[in-house]
Amino acid sequence: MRHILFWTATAAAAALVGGCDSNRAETDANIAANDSDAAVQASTDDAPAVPMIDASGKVIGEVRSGDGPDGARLMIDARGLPPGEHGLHIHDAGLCELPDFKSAGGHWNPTGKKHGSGSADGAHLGDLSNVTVGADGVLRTDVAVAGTYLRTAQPSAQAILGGDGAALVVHAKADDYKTDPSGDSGDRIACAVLGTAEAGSVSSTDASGTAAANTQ
Ligand SMILES: [Cu+2]
Repeated sequence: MRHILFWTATAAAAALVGGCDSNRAETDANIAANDSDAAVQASTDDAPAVPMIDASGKVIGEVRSGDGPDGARLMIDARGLPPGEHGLHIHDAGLCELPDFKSAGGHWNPTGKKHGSGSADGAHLGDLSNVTVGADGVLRTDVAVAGTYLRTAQPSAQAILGGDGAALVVHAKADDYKTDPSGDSGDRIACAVLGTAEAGSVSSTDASGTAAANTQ
């Protein structure tokens, strides 16, 4: 109990001093709270973070990923984005080239569907739900992608990192969940190559450290 009280007091003090550290602590606490399943915990802990960049190439956050019981999981922690609702998709190629991220290709669509859950012929497996960026520009979300996996083969599921990898893309506007091929969600404003850290090119510490430095 003594330790819990001490931690709470420390977190409160950090919140008074500056937003970044307290936000980080809150994120970790939230993710830890969601990781009740031991398999998920092990998987996501093993997955290094990869950087998310904006259209100017600035690192604005990170994405962690792993395999859980409900499919692949993608955890975004980013800042400096326009407040409001934005489309979020897994795109087909693991390439985030400036300035428009067109290099990421179309939506990841291994089952040959049309775009959007609102379409009779939808949806792409890469069609994710819209995300909301807060008034402070922070986007923090934890998404389970049903019917998929990243690294650990499962029966009747599709591998996100098969072929030439994949990229997670945030769009300028909300996805209408029906307009083919991209839900009328506008420009691609942020991009993260999923899985590159497997090759050891980016460490978790580097990604979060850079992101934090850029927002201060
Ligand atoms: Cu997209």
